[in-house]
Amino acid sequence: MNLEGKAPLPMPAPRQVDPQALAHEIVERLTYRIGKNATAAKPHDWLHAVILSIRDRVIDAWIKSTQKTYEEQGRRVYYLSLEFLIGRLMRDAASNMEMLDDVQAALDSLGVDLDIIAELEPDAALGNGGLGRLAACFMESMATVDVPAYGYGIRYVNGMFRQEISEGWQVELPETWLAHGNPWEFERREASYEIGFGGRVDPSEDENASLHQMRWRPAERVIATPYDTPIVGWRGGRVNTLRLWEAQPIDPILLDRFNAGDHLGALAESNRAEALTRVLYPADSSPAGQELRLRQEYFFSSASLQDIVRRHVQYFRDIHTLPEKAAIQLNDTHPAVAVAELMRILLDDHGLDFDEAWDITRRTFSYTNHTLLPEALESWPVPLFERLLPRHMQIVYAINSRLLGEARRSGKFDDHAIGTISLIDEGGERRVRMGNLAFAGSHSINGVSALHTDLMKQTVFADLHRLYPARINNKTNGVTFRRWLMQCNHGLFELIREAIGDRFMDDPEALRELDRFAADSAFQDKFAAVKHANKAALSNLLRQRVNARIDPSALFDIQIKRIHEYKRQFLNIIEAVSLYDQIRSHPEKDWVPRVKLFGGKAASSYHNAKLIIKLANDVARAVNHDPAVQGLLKIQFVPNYNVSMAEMMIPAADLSEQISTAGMEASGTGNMKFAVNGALTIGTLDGANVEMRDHVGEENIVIFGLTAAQVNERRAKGYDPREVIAQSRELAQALAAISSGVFSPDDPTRYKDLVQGIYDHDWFMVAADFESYSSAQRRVDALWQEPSRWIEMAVHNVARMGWFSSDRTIREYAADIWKVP
Ligand code: 26Q
Repeated sequence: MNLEGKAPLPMPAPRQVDPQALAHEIVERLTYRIGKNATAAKPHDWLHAVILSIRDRVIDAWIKSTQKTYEEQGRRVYYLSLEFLIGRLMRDAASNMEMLDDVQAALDSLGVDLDIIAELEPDAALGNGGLGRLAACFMESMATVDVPAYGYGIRYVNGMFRQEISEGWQVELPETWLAHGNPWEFERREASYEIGFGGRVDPSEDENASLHQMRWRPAERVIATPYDTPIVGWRGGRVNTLRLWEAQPIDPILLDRFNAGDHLGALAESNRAEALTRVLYPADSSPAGQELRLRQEYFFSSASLQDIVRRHVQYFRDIHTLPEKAAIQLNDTHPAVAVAELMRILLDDHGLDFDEAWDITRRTFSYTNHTLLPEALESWPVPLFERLLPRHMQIVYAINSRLLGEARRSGKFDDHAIGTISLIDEGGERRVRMGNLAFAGSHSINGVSALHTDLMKQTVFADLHRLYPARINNKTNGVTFRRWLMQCNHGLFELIREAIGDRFMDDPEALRELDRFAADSAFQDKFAAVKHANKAALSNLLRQRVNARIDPSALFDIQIKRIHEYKRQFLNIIEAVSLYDQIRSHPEKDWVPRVKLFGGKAASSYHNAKLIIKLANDVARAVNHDPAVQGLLKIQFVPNYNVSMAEMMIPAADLSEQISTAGMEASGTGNMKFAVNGALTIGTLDGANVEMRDHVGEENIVIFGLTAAQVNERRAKGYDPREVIAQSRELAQALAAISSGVFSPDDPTRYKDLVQGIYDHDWFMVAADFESYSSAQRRVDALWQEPSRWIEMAVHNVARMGWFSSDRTIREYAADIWKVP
């Protein structure tokens, strides 16, 4: 497949798309690639055969795209991310190749059920949450809007863990997504690189060597081998490459050791190399500062940079033109060491002088920040960094001295400010600040929502922003409407087409035309029927999976996301406890039947997050077994929330919970997916919720709680949660019930400390926002009791969310940051 640099070759004739020919192709793949006939084939074999048939068409388009990129000689985008949360690919690829209906018909004629085999495709979970899923949406959008792009990442053998719930507690199990092989990927051994670690640095032996040229002699080396997966854009227009690296030993087995009888020792090096890409770190907020993680980051950054530079030099022969031909986007700081790695390549391998190398580096890189949480800002102890990457440590010091020199000369900064700009945190154990390194090495630094970008300028990067005021810019996140509307919500998709035609399929902003139907009662009936069908489907699934009995006519209230204190699942549960209490005290009132669904994983070492999962399950058990609230309130924690589960839950939601402490959620993207699928949002003015309100209109969203500025002010003034709790009987009672063991009779003190945290400091403003949240929930109840009004609001949400397409986001990156046409 590597046609780069070669003359155009004759292409195979375009394949026909008709169901019969396709059925024939599928059977042919089954026979000659899998080695089975239709009678012997198991569902997995059919899945494989179908994927191979789709894949062959994708490959035709892939070759054309590669050829076109080569001929155009333009700038390419490299998206570097430690995470790509792609989920399943079959439906995505078939639908973007516009062959899903044909696949369906072909399989019907073969007596094979598409839905059954589609369920067997593993969900590629090479990511934690929002940041990883954003990278996957971006890959699809870059192919769609015709940006020549490569995604670079790690081919983890074990991606995100599988979550089981055992007696209410989260249990983590390894997920082996590659167990049945992966028909989407191609190993490219010819494009392997050596990656070094440790060792020492000597002056260059070259007598013409420049001042900064050194020779790094690593003590340890491993091989990085790429696996390529084609990513198809909408209507198959462009196919880009997702290139994931695997670590391999240089010597798979040390034969001299083996022959000497040391069988384990002979394999030790091999195991050590393979461990590098074995597992995804399942922490999304408080980074585990482990050496293996830094090794992963460098391994992947070095392999990607070597590949990018190799390709550039092969095509263009001149390293100086790199910034004109390559735009490298860093997805958070996880690949920030790539800045030092490019400097090393330019200085040591290409002999450039420092200024020249630094200029090329800064014009090539740009960096996306996804968090302001201090505990999530990545930094590495200097001794560890130095031991693992001695040459990079020197380069970081050299960059730092230049940076601080520039800052001092500007005359704008006192010593304290200089300290915050430094790449080295000198408070306590010295650490390398990866955010500052990424900032210094980039010409563009972007936030992921308008509010988050403003806060970046005021907080983490305040001084760097004063030094380089033109660098920070905003790119509000988006989601791909192909996966998150057209594929996952077929009913709504067809209803929209019937109402406004096909234009929204290519231009999501055309969804606006639905506004006209919002109050149309015939349309409303159909909209309600679609929502009901999606809820019934989810209800069936949950019956199979967890034996839950859920009435599809109740209000489906859903909070699905990673479990974190700032996301405030606890606030949601406390409100549920309070509602439970009120229903029991006033059974005569006209309560709205509600089903509250929770889903999400907790980082393995995050104690409070795991406790919140247990609490959700404990409260669910008490509520669901209490005949007093039967038919009025039901709570269910859905285990192992992942992309495929999201595709079932989001289309079934009536109410989307986006209730983070204002100022703490950088953007959110689940919020967007729910709104496009016709759920109403209950949310704070945080992240992209602010812009969603601006687009859907404040009358079509339920906003509550403190603003980011108010949160700041309360914290600064010395907020006392006890005062607030004393003023709210409902809150005090709910907290007392949880704390005293009403929901944990087997261990009455289980939630004592969790509740005590609210009394003592309440960092996340749960108490401060409780009354506002609770009355917002009663406003939701009132709206639900006017079904036509509810649906009207929901339709306005669908109609006005077009701007949140990741195609729009990618066009903004392309125009403002990458400068690709
Ligand atoms: C870092 C170092 C060591 C180990 C793990 C990590 C790590 C891994 C993943 C740190 C953070 C993450 C993930 C962060 C994330 O998903 N952030 C979310 O990004 C979304 C896309 O921009 C936003 O919508 C969310 O608001 C933000 O929380």
